[in-house]
Amino acid sequence: MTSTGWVAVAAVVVVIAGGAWWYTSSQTAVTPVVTDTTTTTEPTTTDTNSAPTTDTTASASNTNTNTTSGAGASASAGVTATTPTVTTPAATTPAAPATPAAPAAKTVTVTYNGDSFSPSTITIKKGDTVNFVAQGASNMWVASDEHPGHEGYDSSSRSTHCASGYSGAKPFDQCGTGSSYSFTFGKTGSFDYHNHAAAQLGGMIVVQ
Ligand SMILES: [Cu+2]
Repeated sequence: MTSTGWVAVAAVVVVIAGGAWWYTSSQTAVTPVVTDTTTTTEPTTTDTNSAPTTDTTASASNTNTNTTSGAGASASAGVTATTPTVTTPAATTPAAPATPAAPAAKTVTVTYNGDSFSPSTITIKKGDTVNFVAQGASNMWVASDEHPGHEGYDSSSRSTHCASGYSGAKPFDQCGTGSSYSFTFGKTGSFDYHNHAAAQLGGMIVVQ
């Protein structure tokens, strides 16, 4: 073979080697596209742990490179954005179960002006407190019906539950006049009350 022939053979070898190198390089460069595309999709399903396993397997197979390369146009941008995105859902998940707080007992005010109680009828929840307040009036003595025994709320009589030294449950009875009186209703029912100092004036507390 002539020297020209050998040169031609060498040129062919160089071209083939160069083509093989280019092909290998292009395959290597495209590989991250598969990884990035798959990883970007994973955070939506919150499968953080399974994502890396899937990505490793996928990168070994270059068969799908051409199909997915179109979608992964901005490969380098995907790598940077993906890392914090995976971390964020993991931190957010524990905060999701927010336990609603139990409704707190409330206090409702009923005013007494010397002519009437207002509102004359109120509806509350068991455990709520009613605060009776005399505004511009004196001689308010809130007490459970019926006058004059005051036995409507807990069956105990005024002479018993208003006696000094009485050790039973706090009665629904102010047991004397005053400008304010609070009582917490610990059971359900409809309880009429009146002003013992003006027994014709009264109202109703409905406890649900
Ligand atoms: Cu009375």
